[in-house]
Amino acid sequence: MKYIFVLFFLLLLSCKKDIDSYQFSKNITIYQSEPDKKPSINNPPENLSLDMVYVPGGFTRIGSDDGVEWEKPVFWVKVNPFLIDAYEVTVADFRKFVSATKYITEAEKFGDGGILNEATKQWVLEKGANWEFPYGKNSLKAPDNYPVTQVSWNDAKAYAKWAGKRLPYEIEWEHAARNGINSKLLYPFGNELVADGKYLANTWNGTFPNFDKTLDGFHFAAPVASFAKSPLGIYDMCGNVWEWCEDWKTNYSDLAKGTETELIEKKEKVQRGGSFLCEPSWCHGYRVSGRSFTTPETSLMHVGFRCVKDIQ
Ligand SMILES: [Ca+2]
Ligand SMILES: [Ca+2]
Repeated sequence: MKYIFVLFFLLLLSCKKDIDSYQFSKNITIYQSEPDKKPSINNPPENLSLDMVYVPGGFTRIGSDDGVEWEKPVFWVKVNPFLIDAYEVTVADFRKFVSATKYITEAEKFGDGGILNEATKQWVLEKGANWEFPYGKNSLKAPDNYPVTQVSWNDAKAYAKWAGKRLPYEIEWEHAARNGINSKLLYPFGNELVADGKYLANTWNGTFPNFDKTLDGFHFAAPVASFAKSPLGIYDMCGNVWEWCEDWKTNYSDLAKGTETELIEKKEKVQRGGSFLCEPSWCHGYRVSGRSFTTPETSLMHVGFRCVKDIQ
């Protein structure tokens, strides 16, 4: 009887170990409780191209205790080192992809894309809005050094594949925004949006959608890298345009537990980083823990992306 009890106890222990953490992706382990944080070995690769940044591996708390409902509960992850684009993918980058592949975006197929109509303050489907003319066919063509927008998640995925990269999982995105060191700051660069009178990100300065004081210098999108880079060397993670991530929308409680993927409602994809339309009284999405969700075929004037690459 005693032996049966010991066996049962050992079985319980082994079960507990199994469910305490799981491999979410090749690069990510998710924990249900605070793990034993053994230091990671981090060796940046040599000959790193200037347009990608090395994100060191390590342990990070994902989410926010003070954030909105969909940023809770906070959970621990371990992320292996990876590379991330220093810049949001630009109009020029996207043009190279289109020229090489003759790719037609979903907004071009549908004949329209979502824009905020400034006169009515309503979101509308604008005819002819696409990656070259993000505000519609009667508006200005997007300059080459602007982040590409009016691209759906499916378009972003196709670009990433062509570029030999992939979209980041949101855990990787947040780990990079926390500078790979589990920074607890609100933004990659600190807790304040303004330092020495200088704005550090492109957001909405005023009351959305009524008026924007444009204190940061840009009413809508800004050329990439118009603002200071993060301590890791990444531009515009916070603000400018939202960035598509690989993941379907999940509740963090399900994600932390490793709830079977077939139970996830595959409706919306995750976006990170906030945009030039974010204003804290209604959307403080440009915090490192901020999340937004949109269906994968949707194209909008304030949503773009950046890619990541695994280290071989
Ligand atoms: Ca702005
Ligand atoms: Ca951004």
